[in-house]
Amino acid sequence: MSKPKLTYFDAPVSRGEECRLALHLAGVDFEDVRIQQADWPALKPQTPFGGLPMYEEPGHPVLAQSNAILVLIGRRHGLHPTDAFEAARHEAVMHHVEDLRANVGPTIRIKDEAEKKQRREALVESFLPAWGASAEKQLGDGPFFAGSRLHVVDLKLHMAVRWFAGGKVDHIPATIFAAYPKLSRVHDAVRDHAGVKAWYAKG
Ligand SMILES: N[C@@H](CCC(=O)N[C@@H](CS)C(=O)NCC(=O)O)C(=O)O
Repeated sequence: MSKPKLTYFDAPVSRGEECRLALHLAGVDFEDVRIQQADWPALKPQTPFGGLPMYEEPGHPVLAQSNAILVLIGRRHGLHPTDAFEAARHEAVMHHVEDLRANVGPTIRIKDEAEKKQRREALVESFLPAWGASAEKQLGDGPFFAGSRLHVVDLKLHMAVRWFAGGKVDHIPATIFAAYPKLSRVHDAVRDHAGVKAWYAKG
């Protein structure tokens, strides 16, 4: 391995995409390894905790857990606060996004459609609005979490809102977080960020 390597599934979503975006915005020349679902069972036992993304760079052991990867990249490249308390505030919100995934993610694997509908409608009823309201309370004048500059926490919030905004998650309305203007503003500010646009322009 001659340069950093980020391994994730072959899709522009979730924990892997937020790490790819962070590396791109940091200006890191990295190997973007995209694996197919069919290859995952063989790779899974070789990952540190049984999940992706994982990040590798010469001279270091493999690193997993999206928040740890994001904080590492952010600290090194000015995308995470240097002040310890401020950094912890950002990390709290990053963990809040992981709480969202921990609640919604398991419904993806439900095979029975009626059960999936019931579980997701329950999330729409209580968990998701409560999640959005808590996130909203953490946000200030924007447009980003910490004001005018993008940090890795913003990538995480963006990806959380984007998950539903496309309207492709059955039984969860695309507008689920529309009632939270600050959260929506972070989503839009990341989407419209020149570096983020450049990443997607690359195809
Ligand atoms: N807490 C881990 C979760 C990793 C995780 O569950 N990743 C998902 C993809 S977003 C995965 O690998 N799913 C396949 C599996 O668990 O077998 C993180 O933040 O990176």
